Amino acid sequence: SQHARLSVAPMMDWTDRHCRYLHRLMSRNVLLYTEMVTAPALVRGGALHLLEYSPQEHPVALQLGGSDPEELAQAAVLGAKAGYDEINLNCGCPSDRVQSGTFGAVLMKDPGRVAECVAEMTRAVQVEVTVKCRIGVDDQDPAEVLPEFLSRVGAAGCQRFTIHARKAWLQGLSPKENRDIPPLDYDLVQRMRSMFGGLHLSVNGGITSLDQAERFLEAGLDGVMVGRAAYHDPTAILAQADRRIYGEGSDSDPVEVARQMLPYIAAHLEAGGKLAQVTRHMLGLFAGRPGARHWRRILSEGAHRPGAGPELVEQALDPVMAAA
Ligand code: FMN
Repeated sequence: SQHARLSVAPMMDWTDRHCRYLHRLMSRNVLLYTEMVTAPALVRGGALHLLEYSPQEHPVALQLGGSDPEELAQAAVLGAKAGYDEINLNCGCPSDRVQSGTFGAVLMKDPGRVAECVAEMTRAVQVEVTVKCRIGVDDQDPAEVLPEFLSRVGAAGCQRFTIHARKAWLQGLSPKENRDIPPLDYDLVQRMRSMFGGLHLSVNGGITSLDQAERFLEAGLDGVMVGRAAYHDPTAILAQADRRIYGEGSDSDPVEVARQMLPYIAAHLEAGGKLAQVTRHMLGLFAGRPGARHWRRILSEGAHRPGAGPELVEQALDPVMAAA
């Protein structure tokens, strides 16, 4: 779990395998998470293609959604067979679709159920089972429910938690609003750190720089998970992560990373994939740096043109190089 000092959050539609391949080029150590995959999709739907990834992505954690212990255990077995380094249970996602099946953040109201899920999952697989949660939902008192949640789910066999340091309000807010509007309570997460010596606790929510991540680690948190900032500005969060967070290796250069994507893109096209499926995750590589706007424009306008290939990336790099 050394890798869990820094992780890129699970994000639906964003942290797909192409995005993770890119992030891995930027840091050899950062822990990467898949998008959430629901246990019913795997177990009842047989959608095993959802588990595909490149071996270069390790260490990579599979995030599962679900609330049926038996089904989650079966899904965990499929994930372990596919070679994932960790199986994570989503207890933080507030979206409607997810609520309807008793998944995600609504599980904060039912720690007993989560404990059963974790117990079945840890019985079924050797790889580590972890949980991503909120500090509470709706009118719950986080100072009361979060410690109870951690102690019950911890006793069931989960030793590592990532806590999104805000509530989810299940009524009246969209999933997007639920990532911004309920206030962050980092102090409570720090207090959990002091209360639960045996658990590995990562903090998530609103972290936008590597400096900020370092401060949490210095303050005693075991890990920091970054979501949106890592997606929109991967260079800011990941390029110096190996040296600064893991104390090994050198910084990555976004121009080199863009070039290292070329063979990956060529193979993806060869296999019948679309250019934009990969390049859309690369738009933020030069965020806030000279030439960034041209880079974005050339890449986003060109990627859908018939016949466009890896050379589009070279073209888009020109203004970046010229501005450097
Ligand atoms: N959280 C999950 O646990 N599972 C998901 O599948 C998931 N999908 C997300 C999709 C998007 C587009 C975004 C922006 C967030 C998603 N989240 C999901 C929440 C993030 O993992 C993270 O907890 C949240 O964005 C707060 O961290 P941040 O402020 O660093 O972005």
